[in-house]
Amino acid sequence: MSTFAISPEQVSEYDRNGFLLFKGFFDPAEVAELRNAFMQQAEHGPVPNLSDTIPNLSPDDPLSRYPRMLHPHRHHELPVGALSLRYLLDTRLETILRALFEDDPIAAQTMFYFKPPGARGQALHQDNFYLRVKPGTCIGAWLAIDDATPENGGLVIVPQSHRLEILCPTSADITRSFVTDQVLVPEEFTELPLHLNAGDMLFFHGNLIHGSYPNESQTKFRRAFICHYIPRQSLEASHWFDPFFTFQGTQISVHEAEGGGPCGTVQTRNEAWKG
Ligand SMILES: O=C(O)CCC(=O)C(=O)O
Repeated sequence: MSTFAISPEQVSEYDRNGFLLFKGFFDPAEVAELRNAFMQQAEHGPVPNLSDTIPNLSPDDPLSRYPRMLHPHRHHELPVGALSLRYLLDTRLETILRALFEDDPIAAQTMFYFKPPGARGQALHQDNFYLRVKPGTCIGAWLAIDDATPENGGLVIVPQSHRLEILCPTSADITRSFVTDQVLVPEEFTELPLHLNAGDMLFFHGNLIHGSYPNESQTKFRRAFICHYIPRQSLEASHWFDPFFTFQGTQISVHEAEGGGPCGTVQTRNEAWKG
């Protein structure tokens, strides 16, 4: 198991840019464990109550076979359940998050994205639009399960955009995005497409604009295991993430914020998309 510490310089870098990258955060055996478990879980197609199935999708759309999975850590009855909870509450994450929040981190959610060849991406957005954490914001921990580059729809971030307020989303181009809302990048900011290797972990601020474009590869999946966290002192957050977990595994609740929900809405407005 690799170990990671975080320096004051790295905390300053995160505060300045809104993200912090750790190369090789999880080792190849750990990444393979997650990859294999989720591929096995999806072996027979979407799993009821776990897969975020998009209504009325054409069977030709790669996402009809491989929609993302939401909150796998809540599914004790499934093989991915205990595994996801273990990685969500991994002490290596706790160390980094405590330094970035300057507070005890609380776990809010897990997600697994398969993003097979040809799949649409997730239009640019800010996570705290969905998590509604107040005061402060959430932090995303995005683990590359495959090498993730612009070719296979790797993550795109907008450095320093965490200094912005939460912006009002507009309609996304659903021929390129499976979610229906997007945030427009203000002109003084520039998108940065990332080149990550399997095992790399990106921590990013809940106001940082980020997302991804379609997977243009003919053969490569772009899988990711994604966790979100909130600071212990949060007074409210979207109830969609309740129950939250301490790193000791205790379930806790946070006062319910109005609105919010899964990161990026896929239901209903995707019905126009015929793949
Ligand atoms: O992996 C992606 O394509 C987008 C993920 C994302 O938006 C997130 O982790 O909040």
